[in-house]
Amino acid sequence: MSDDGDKSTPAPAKLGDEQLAERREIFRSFDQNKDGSLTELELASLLRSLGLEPSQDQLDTLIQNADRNNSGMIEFSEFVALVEPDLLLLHLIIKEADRDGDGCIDFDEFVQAITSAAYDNAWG
Ligand SMILES: [Ca+2]
Ligand SMILES: [Ca+2]
Repeated sequence: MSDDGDKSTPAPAKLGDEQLAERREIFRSFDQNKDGSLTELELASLLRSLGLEPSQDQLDTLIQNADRNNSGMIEFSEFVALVEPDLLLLHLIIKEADRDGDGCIDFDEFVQAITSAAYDNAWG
């Protein structure tokens, strides 16, 4: 029996320290009151930085989908799941959904895309 001979097995898609640090930095930069969670307002400013203009209803929907512990806010772990596997994914989703290339997408489509992507990665 050897416990240390199996390094050729690729690690499952898991965040490295660097990627986690990157997300923590993004999270912190939008966590304006530094309480460790993103409120609707803070999440809205994050989304606006991505060129989205969510309505109140749309924000509610997104938070309900992402808020797995029903705290009404997005904690870091929820944020990580939401932006899994990378913020780049957000841009890819936006590009993919942005059929006419004007940089705007339907926010409901965005919510569906991002939540299904998050669920694929988190629960797949
Ligand atoms: Ca906050
Ligand atoms: Ca929460």
